[in-house]
Amino acid sequence: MKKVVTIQDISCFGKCSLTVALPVISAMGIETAVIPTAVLSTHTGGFTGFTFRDLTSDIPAIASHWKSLGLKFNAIYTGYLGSKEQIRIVSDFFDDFGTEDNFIVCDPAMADGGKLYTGFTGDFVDEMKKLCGKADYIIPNMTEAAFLLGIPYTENYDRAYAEDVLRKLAELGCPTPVLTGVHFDNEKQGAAAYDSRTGEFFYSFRDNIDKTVHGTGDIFSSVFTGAIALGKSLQEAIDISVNYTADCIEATLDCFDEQWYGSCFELCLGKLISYVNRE
Ligand code: PXL
Repeated sequence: MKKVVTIQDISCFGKCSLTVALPVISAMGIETAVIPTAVLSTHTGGFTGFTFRDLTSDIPAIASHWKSLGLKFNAIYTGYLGSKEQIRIVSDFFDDFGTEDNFIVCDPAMADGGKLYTGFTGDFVDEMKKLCGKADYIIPNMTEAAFLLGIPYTENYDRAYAEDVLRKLAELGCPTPVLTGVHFDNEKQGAAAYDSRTGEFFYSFRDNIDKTVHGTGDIFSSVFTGAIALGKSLQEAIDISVNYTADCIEATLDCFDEQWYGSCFELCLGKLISYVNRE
């Protein structure tokens, strides 16, 4: 059985980060260990007055216990991180648990729609850039890519621009960047990936659904990590990730008024399992 460790916050209500990663990766038939980096009463995307308990100092203690147990993982996957200090500690975790035989996925979950999430600043972006340089795969959206590269954010771009962004992301030190939310027109939306070792680009699209649903970046990255851990190719991994993410958005359209804070991803887990077994 494959084993993934995911390091991100637990937003107790709101369906993102760990409350998505754990069920999604587990449904793919993968053992999923977690390091919660903070406990929030809700996520920060649309709720106010949320609590935030920082668990940064627990991370080295968990890591040293795990080292004493000799634990090994097929993949290390990081999502939303709460502070620069936390990023540095996660970077140490990469040094301790990253090997030749496993891979690291870093989702620089910090921005969307042209803006940084509540609480983040330029210093945080600089630290995240360094962490991305240590990962095998990074999974930014266009907003996060713009912050990482210090380029203007735009939603109007073509294939040549997306490929240029991917090449520049690889120059941060990550050989295989994956861009999410990619669209060259209003018809299709999906993901683009670049393997800098071969120079190949990969694309996957579904019909565009004109709705932003919170937590879908976490869904995409969780599925992607699981798919690569299961030995899927880069093309297969983005196909499965795009399809499941689009299914989740579609399933949320019917219940959006009540579920404005997150997707109805639970309703689509059966489909995810069928994609994993088919492709
Ligand atoms: O989905 C990313 C995410 C994770 N964790 C927290 C968040 C967000 C996005 O807003 O607020 C706490």
